[in-house]
Amino acid sequence: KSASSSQQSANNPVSTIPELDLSKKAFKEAVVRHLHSTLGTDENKANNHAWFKAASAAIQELVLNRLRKTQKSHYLNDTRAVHYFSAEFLMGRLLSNNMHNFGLFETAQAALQELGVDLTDVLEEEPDMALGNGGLGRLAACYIDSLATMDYPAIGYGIHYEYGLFRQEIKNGAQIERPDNWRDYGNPWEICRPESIQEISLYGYVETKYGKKGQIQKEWHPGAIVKGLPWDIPVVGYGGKTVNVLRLWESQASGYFNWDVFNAGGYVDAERENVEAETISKVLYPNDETEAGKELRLIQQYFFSACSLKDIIRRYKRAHGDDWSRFTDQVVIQLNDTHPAIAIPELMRILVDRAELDWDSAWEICQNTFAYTNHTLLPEALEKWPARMIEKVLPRHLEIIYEINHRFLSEVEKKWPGDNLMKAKLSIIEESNEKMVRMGNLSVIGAFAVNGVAEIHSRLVKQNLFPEFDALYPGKLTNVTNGITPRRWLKACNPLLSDLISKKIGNDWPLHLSKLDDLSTLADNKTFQNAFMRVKQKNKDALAKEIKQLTGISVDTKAIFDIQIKRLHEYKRQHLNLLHILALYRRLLENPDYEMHPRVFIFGAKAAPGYALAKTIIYAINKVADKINADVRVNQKIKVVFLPNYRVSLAEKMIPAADVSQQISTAGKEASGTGNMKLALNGALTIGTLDGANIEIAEEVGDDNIFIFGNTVEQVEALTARGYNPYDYYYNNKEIKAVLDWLDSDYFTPGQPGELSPLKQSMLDGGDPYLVLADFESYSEANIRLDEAYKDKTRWAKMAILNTAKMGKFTSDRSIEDYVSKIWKLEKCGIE
Ligand code: HBZ
Repeated sequence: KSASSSQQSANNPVSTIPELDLSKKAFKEAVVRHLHSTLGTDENKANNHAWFKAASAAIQELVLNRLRKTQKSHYLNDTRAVHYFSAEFLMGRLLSNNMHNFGLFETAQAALQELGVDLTDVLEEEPDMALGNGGLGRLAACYIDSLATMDYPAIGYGIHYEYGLFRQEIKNGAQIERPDNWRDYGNPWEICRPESIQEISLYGYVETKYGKKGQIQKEWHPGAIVKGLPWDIPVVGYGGKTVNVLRLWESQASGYFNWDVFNAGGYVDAERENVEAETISKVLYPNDETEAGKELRLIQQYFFSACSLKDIIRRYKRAHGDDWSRFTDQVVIQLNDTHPAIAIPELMRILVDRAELDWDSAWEICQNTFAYTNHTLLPEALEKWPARMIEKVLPRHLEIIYEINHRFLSEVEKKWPGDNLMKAKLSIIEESNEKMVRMGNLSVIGAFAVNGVAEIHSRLVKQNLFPEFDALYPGKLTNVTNGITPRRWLKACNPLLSDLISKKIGNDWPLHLSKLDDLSTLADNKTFQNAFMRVKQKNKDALAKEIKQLTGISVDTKAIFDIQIKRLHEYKRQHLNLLHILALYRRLLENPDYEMHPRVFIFGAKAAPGYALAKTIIYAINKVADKINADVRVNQKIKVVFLPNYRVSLAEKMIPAADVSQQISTAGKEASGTGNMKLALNGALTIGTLDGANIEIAEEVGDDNIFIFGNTVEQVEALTARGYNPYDYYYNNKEIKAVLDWLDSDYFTPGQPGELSPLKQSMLDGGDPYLVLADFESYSEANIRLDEAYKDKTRWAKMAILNTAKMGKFTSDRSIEDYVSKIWKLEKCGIE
């Protein structure tokens, strides 16, 4: 760490340029200057990594200039700001993005070319900032991009993990996890801010005392103190005007409690405590749905929430002193899921124990500060912490949670007198064998607004998850449909399509994505269709090269590129896709003349390391791929590719090349999805269920331009209610039976029969909890419709164009405007 810390200061020279010079000449000079003075090398010796460092440092000069101006402007205008609390920010790479946002990409490309360097190679040197698992973390990254772009005062708060999401390798078909050393060679973007270190407490006990007026006072005597060191990552808005920050906390030992031990000769014990403190921000938990209940995870959540709150209060006090009356005018905190929900009792503790406000005033402030986004209905993903664990780690917070609950339950009593079942259901405390604290209930009670992330999801949050809260607090539950930044997910990742679009409709679509609708009038235009599909073809050619390089597999670039990219989870049903591939394989073996356009099925997915069945599904995809790709009887028609280590930078290469987007979750399970939006924006056609944002995508593109299949939420509910039996489908559908039985053989795992049997079992004796078999036939038919459509080149081109044209709604700028008008009530604040 110290190595990268010292590198960091050397690589972040303070800009000496008073005004921005965005010329090629200036950029070239800055790069060479950094090559010499920051990196100690020269144009002849520099490798691509050095060029990457120098180019980043050159851009960072511009970034820091704008950052200073933005911060000054926010300070002088004493702006209200949103504070986006998230345990995850999946930022990906920043160099290309920052160049695009400054409008400098082409300039930089030309400048480097004059220096004999290829920008594409330089960009490949940047490690992804993979400080997140999937959709939730990437959503946070898109939102801070939009906030900066639209000149809203905002700060992202999270954890500076030393190791991001694991790197995935595939060995003999199986996933292996390797550590993600993303900062090994330093990070050119981050700025260490030791002047803003915070200290937070853990463990210990609570003393009850009497205050001057005889009132009861609580004092927490902590058992340990940990330092939080902030690292700021500048977030550059499109157009390079506002630059906000993402502030990530790194844990460090405070040394505070170790002195006695140290002086008594306990050097080793003191050092052990250091290691424990520094463990807090060591690694991102790789589980994207299930909650493990690990103490370290709770400490991570408290650590970053408490450091961030202290930081916010410090900034507020600088302007307003001890007057709390304007706090909620200045501060709104958005909780990205319940991971930072412990901030609610923490703010109460600060207000009641420290600022000595009375409970009711404190609670009013608290309830007007927090808003909460729910991202899932899956019961196993709803966070619950054992009360005993909270008591051990945060004894005062548990008391506060009980007090919040006590007062809340008397509200419930007023609304539903004598209804104890209702109290048990709404209580923050679950009175099970082991008492548990329900973080979802705490969040709904402590926040002034609660939102789901797509229309259907928000409706289900109201109807199924929190119906009583909806009755108790009318209007609190609302919807904000997710969005994606078109800067990264079209402009930067798909330059050919971007140029084509700009030529037709002008170049302000990245800021006003609804303008894409102007392309609709060209959907029938032969010339435009040809141009659009030529771009798609070039992107497919490029991905084919990447596939060859990464896996050795050759694919036919005239085939349909059919892509499923997302975390691996049963509810996302990669195994439904796989069963259909097996069915096609069988059809082709039975009938070599089986009519279908050649198709390449491409997957990217990481499985949580402890999720055995998810890993089996990855293994099965790879084993089936091996067999099919080597089988000359079918490999002109189908190929299967699993690209290892799916991540933001790989997504940027895959998405522009997709013909088909697989969005096939069990209806009611995928809260929204955001990959669905990225793929459609880049002209892929969706084959999907009526789930999450697919429904809203279908509304936008129209039923003719999407392939919808499968049971609806209502049908899923009915089917489960009357007792779903997967064996009905197994015995009544020969194809289903045949492909499931195939998994029991050793056909795909020669000499190792049964390796894939757990997959079959999950869909039969396991009860097929995600209704794969129930949706199989409908899925198979939708695939036939899709194949038909692809045969008609003109029809397909028109459909693809309309998908791009109709994605305006899904810009994260629109999501942010929804948050601002419904929840945050911010005003824009540009820089002079
Ligand atoms: O959030 C996802 C939803 O599954 C997806 O439908 C939605 O589009 C997206 C953005 O709203 N949820 C996640 O990505 N969740 C996590 O990554 C996660 C991470 C840690 C946890 C629990 C969930 O402890």
